[in-house]
Amino acid sequence: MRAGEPGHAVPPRVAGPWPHRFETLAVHAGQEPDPATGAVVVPIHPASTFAQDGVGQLRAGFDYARSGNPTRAALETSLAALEGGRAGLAFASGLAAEDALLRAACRPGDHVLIPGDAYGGTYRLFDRVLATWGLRYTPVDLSDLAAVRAALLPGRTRLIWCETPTNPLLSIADIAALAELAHGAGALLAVDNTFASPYLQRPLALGADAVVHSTTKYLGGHSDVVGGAVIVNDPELAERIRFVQNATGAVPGPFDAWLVLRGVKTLPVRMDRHNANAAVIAAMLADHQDVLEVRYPGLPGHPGHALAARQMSGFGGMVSFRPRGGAAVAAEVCARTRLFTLAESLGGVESLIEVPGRMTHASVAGSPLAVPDDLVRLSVGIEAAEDLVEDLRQALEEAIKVAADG
Ligand code: P1T
Repeated sequence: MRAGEPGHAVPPRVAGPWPHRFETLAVHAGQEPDPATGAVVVPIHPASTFAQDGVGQLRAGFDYARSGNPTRAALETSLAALEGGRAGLAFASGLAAEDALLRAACRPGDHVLIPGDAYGGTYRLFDRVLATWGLRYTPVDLSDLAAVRAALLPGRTRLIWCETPTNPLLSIADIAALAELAHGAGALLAVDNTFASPYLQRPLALGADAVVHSTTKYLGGHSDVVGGAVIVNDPELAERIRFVQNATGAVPGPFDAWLVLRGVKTLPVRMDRHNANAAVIAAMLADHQDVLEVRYPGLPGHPGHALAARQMSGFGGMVSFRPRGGAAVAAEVCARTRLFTLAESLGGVESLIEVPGRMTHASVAGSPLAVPDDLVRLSVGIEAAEDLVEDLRQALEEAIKVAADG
């Protein structure tokens, strides 16, 4: 769904149609003034337990805070509204959200398709944790629908795991087409929507069965919290995930839930600036003589450009590129930026730079998901685009000079 189109909404903890547009939901969904005090900001409830009026007689549906907490419930309502889903579930991290969804949706012995490139930690979860639990996986290039069709094992493939745009290569997969293929084979489609955020892409409306987020990223937006979420429509799947959420307990604390809620309110305005700044940076890099390749779905030459233009309402704030001169120059560029901070993570207001092959994706080295060692990934923040361009340009030019001198 595009920004500005009518969204879907539900009052807290109740499924139903959401009556307002995305920007309004970002500020209000789940965040009505506190009924007890009128506070216009959702309170942080640190209580670990809640008084009962009689055995099993709960005042507001809460008994013990692992099972539910009012601040977390507000966040879960907000995220469900933003993704246009019936149920949202918040977790202590993006990986905890992925783990809970996969263990709720799959059984040991099931088979899943995973992307040919994806966040390294997601691959590690499949390869080192869920594989030992009995989940089998096949990596496949999800932008190649014929390859996906060929890799599906009817009766055995339980789920397609999709990331689009992918981290860090920014490949684009066709969510509607994958949903059709998955459903045709009796499987579910789960989409990691972390890179796009619900402001730019709404997988459930395109046919996906589950959406996952690392709320650490654009939803939180300020690099000050680690969190995750799953949003689904099917009440039975929601119940299974809720069971795992409570049974394994990887829930966010109330302050973390509140930080994400606060971040969500400004998601649309932040994303507009991330989009605009990333477009300027990508254009500069694409024109630069010392850059071999730029990966950004907003560039007309990107293989997924037309699909991204159709499926997303903006191209996002992530840009990856390969400088001339190889891995040493890539590392040198990262050491020489002054505004772009050399750090893992993404989606915050401040610009970050990193070398995925040695940092966020070290866990895929030597695997089918390995990334080029000279790839530099940028999380373009909301600073002035001109300052970011100047910073990157000087870092590139210095790095090339050092390589030439060395
Ligand atoms: O870090 P955590 O909140 O557990 O989220 C994991 C995760 C899931 N999905 C995607 C697409 C991600 O990018 C991440 C985390 N990624 C980084 C930390 C990173 O720098 O790429």
